[in-house]
Order: sequence, then C-alpha cells, then structure tokens
Amino acid sequence: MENVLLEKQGHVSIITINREKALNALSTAVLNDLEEAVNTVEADKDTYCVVITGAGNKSFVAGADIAEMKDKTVEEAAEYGAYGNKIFRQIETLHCPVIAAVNGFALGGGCELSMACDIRIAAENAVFGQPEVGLGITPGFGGTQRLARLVPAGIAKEMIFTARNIKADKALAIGLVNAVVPQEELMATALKMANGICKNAPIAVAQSKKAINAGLQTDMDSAIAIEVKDFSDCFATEDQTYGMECFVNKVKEKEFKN
Ligand code: CO8
Repeated sequence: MENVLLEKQGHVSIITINREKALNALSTAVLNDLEEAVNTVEADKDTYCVVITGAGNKSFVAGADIAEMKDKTVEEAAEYGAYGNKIFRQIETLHCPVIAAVNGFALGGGCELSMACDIRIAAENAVFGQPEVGLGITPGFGGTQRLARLVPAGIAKEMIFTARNIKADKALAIGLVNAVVPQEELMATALKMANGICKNAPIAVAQSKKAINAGLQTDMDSAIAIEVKDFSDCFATEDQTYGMECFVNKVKEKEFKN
C-alpha cells in the first residue's frame, strides 16, 4: 500500500494516512488503501488496539479530495459517500478500541475519520472543522451524525453551519477530544494509552466497546439488557477466571492470554 502505512508494535496496529503532499486528503486511492488496512486489522484478532494518524506534522487528514470530488454526478457522489461511510463504520465497529492521534488539520472527512475512532488525542496544532457548507455540500462521511452525538447538538450545528474551524483547546473544551499534548509527544501519548488498554482483558475490552456502541443507539432498558448479556458472556472466558484469580491471590503483574 502506497497511501496508507500499516505497522504493528506488540498488540497495537498503527495506521498512517500517507499522502503528505496533499495534507493526507482522502482520494479514492487513499480510501482503497485504508479499506485494505482496516480489513487486515479486522482479521487480526491479535491486534488489541489501533492508532490512526496522518503522515507528517501538519495534517491528520485535510478532508476528502476536493479536486477529485468536484466533477462528480449525484450518483457518483452517493457512491463515494457510501464508500467512505462503509470504511468509517468498519473502523467504528472494529473488535478493539481505535485511537485517533490527530497531528494537525482534521477537516471535513478528516474530522469525520477522527470521530469514527473511539478516542481522539490531539496535538496542540490540531484544527478541527466541517467546512463542507462553504464548498456547497454537506458533511458526507458521517459528520452530520457523529458530531452531534459527540458534542452538544447546538455546538455541532454551529460548527457545521458556520464552517468555522476550531483549535485543539476548543475541541478539548467541547469534549471532541480526550486530551491535547505537544506535537512531539502525540504518538508516545497515543501508544501509551493503547498499550495500557492492551494490558486489560481483550475480550472484556471488546465486549465493553460493543456494549457502549450498541447502547448509545437504543433505549435504556434494551441497553441494560445488552450490558447484562455482554457482562455475563465474559464468565465463559479464561480471562475472567484468570483476572479474578489474580485479584484473590494478590497477583499484581497480570498477563491476559486471549
Ligand atoms: N483535497 C485535495 N487537496 C487538498 C486538500 C483536500 N481536501 N487539502 C489540501 N490539499 C492540497 C492542496 O491543494 C495543496 O496541493 P498543491 O500543493 O498541489 O497546491 C496541498 O494539499 C497543500 O495545501 P495548501 O497549500 O492549501 O496548504 P495550506 O497550509 O495553505 O492550507 C488547509 C491548509 C487550510 C488545510 C487548506 O489546504 C484547505 O483548506 N484544505 C481543504 C480543507 C477542506 O475544505 N476539507 C473538507 C473537504 S470536503 C470533505 O471532506 C467532505 C467529506 C465527505 C465527502 C462525501 C462526498 C459525497
């Protein structure tokens, strides 16, 4: 893959959007490679956490490729929108947590890619925004839906209607990102969090992600039923036996196997 790099450090897979000269804009070629990388990670149950970032220190992803998009017909735009959304949804529903390490511009499709991740850590130079209405379109890779679920609806509407970008500190203040760190500490911070996640029981982490995501889309009674099922299923795992044995036997250094 030329436009996306995939590497693995222990149980952490790192996906880097690698089109620095165009600020990592999502052309079809980039989306194709991203899909391949996500398919690879999805099939790799030895990956317990994923970090997604952009190449260079200026941009995470500056959006969908405007030059490529500008002449699309309605049908082609629908196909393109559905394709990006399919990949982003696959990221959102991956078996393990996904951390976006946002190293600069996260605009349009870039903001949307970061929002398909479970956790966002931003460098101090990160800029978030949904500039689409300034281009005569709406957000098309999930922005109208995920932004309003992540931050108060009024704030999401303000960002989308005004097309104004926000800096990392504002993104932190509205809850769009989990943390803001100096650019040079970004990957180390993301990997530290990823490795911390990997130390916990992978099936329990995966079940927790599934329960949170499913519960956010349903009423509380159904959500509690989802939790009861996912919680009780853990009692069929070796990790549950091992984790609780470690506690009662006061074992501090645990190593989950699954
Ligand atoms: N698409 C294509 N090329 C891009 C993009 C982009 N989104 N962003 C940057 N580039 C290219 C530039 O054209 C330039 O190329 P070249 O060197 O060949 O001229 C290179 O990257 C560097 O960019 P700049 O010279 O503009 O760098 P600056 O530092 O001056 O500016 C900005 C950086 C502010 C990020 C500026 O590049 C910019 O505004 N980019 C566009 C941001 C944007 O509007 N993003 C939203 C795009 S729309 C979208 O994402 C919709 C998603 C859903 C689509 C669904 C369709 C159905």
